Amino acid sequence: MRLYYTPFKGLIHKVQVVAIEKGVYDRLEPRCTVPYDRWEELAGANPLSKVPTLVLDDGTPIYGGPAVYEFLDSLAPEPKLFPPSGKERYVDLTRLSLGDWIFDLSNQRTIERNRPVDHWRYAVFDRFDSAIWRAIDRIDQDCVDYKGITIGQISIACGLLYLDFQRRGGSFAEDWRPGRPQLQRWFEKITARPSFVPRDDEVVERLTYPYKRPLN
Ligand SMILES: N[C@@H](CCC(=O)N[C@@H](CS)C(=O)NCC(=O)O)C(=O)O
Repeated sequence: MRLYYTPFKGLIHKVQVVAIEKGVYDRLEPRCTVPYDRWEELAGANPLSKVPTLVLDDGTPIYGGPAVYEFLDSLAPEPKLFPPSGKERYVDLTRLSLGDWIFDLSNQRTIERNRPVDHWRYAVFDRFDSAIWRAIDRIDQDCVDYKGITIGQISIACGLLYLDFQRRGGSFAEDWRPGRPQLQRWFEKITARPSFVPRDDEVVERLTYPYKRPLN
């Protein structure tokens, strides 16, 4: 299976964690991708030109993170990362969304920040930042209930890892750890799993955001 994704030094993606937890990582043929480059090969598989995108050996494309993770989860019986049914499933899918939106909002926030400074829309930062910090506070309250390893927890851990990555790159100012020892303990425990150890042979050095190109 071909996996289009964007590996960066010091960043762990959900797709890696899921594939390793499921024992299928070696079946992935990674295709290091810069989605903003409008690469035709990626757009041919996924018209949205987004990562992660998986292309199965028979050519079937699977894209949208949640579809990719659930497909990988289906390849081996254990550990079951998507609870199969009932309230447990929907609670965990909600955690998957929460972590995903932390990722998406902080990604969109960086795109906004890469516009020329006099084009920055402060209302966008305000909206995104308040959502991200409320999400972190909610996770801090809830993480005592997190049990085992599930897609929801992987998503939340990767959302927090992405904030750390953005902070190291200078585009997200604050650390989420101070005043949240409970969340920090849970995060350290889950990210100590072997599935969170970097495995990428090739990494993207930097993304060129479209807004850096001349505006016309
Ligand atoms: N939450 C989404 C995230 C997908 C996404 O927006 N990926 C970004 C990663 S940088 C992307 O491909 N951006 C390229 C673009 O929108 O042009 C998912 O899991 O599918």
